Amino acid sequence: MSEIAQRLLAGEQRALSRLITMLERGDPAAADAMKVVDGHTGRAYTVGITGPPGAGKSTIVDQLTQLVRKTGSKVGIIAVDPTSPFSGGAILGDRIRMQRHYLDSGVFIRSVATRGQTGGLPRVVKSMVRALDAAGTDLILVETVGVGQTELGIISVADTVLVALNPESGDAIQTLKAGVMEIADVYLVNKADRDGADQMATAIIGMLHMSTITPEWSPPVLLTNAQTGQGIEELWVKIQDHREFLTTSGGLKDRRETQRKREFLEAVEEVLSQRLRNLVENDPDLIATLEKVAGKETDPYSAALEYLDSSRFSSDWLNAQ
Ligand SMILES: Nc1nc2c(ncn2[C@@H]2O[C@H](COP(=O)(O)OP(=O)(O)OP(=O)(O)O)[C@@H](O)[C@H]2O)c(=O)[nH]1
Ligand SMILES: [Mg+2]
Repeated sequence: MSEIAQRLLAGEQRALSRLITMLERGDPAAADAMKVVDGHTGRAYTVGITGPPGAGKSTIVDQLTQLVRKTGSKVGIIAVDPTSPFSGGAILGDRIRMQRHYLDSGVFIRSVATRGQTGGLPRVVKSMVRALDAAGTDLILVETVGVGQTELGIISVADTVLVALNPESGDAIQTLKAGVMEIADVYLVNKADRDGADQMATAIIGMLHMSTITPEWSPPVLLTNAQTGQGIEELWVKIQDHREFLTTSGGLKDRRETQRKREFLEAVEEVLSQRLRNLVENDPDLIATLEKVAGKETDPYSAALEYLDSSRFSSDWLNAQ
């Protein structure tokens, strides 16, 4: 059995850091460890927080951590950062904002850069959440910045999704239209000290009423001031209410099962497209077909079907490394 997994399950903090670093680096030994770790997950509760840049997400995470630590619960924080590897500014910002927790052994903090990767949440985040869970973390907070798919990707890992906006995010209505309304469990209008916070809350409530979705859970809209901590206790109460709702309705089990199924399908897709890329590089027939498509000798769609149906594209190809 994987030694690192054993040490992690025994509660060794260093093993957790080590495994997370291995995951980040794509170390093959991490995959072995995850096979073991997976069977020891399900106890932690994961809260995702997303919203436009600068809404105050990290400050809220910091305040929530402060509050939850008073109960003795262990907290894990993963900040997903959309910056390229060339600019680590926002990561540094998060580090500074959360630094009061750095010396607390009950708080584990990591930033993950998406490195310009498009599409949902980086896969490694899901593995990190599992590692934290198996290591005995009670609450896992995942912060993603509201940029397209990464933002919606939070649903693939969180039990409760918080959407943070502020009076300055004038494009809030647009943000909400971009699929966010379907994933938000709790809305926060942060920077309640600024003008326009009440109006924004009212606008969100209005949109919620107009939406055709009639869920059994109506997402509350809270006003917070993350700098002073105002509204954070209420936020924590709402998170617990949502957890209670999901647990009693069976929604939590469904949500987590859906996440796992989706993750499996995404992994299949990922491996297949990797193999396909290798194929494109190596198969002379495929290269010839590409040239024909490029030269308009055949249309792309029929050429694709023909190629996939050809005997050459047998399951052997799919199995090729
Ligand atoms: N006035 C006011 N400022 C706030 C409040 N919450 C956060 N801020 C400030 O807003 C700025 C951005 O806060 P962050 O917590 O870094 O916001 P974020 O959403 O994590 O930002 P990114 O991760 O860069 O998208 C910081 O300067 C905070 O101090 C608030 O409630 N009121
Ligand atoms: Mg942040």
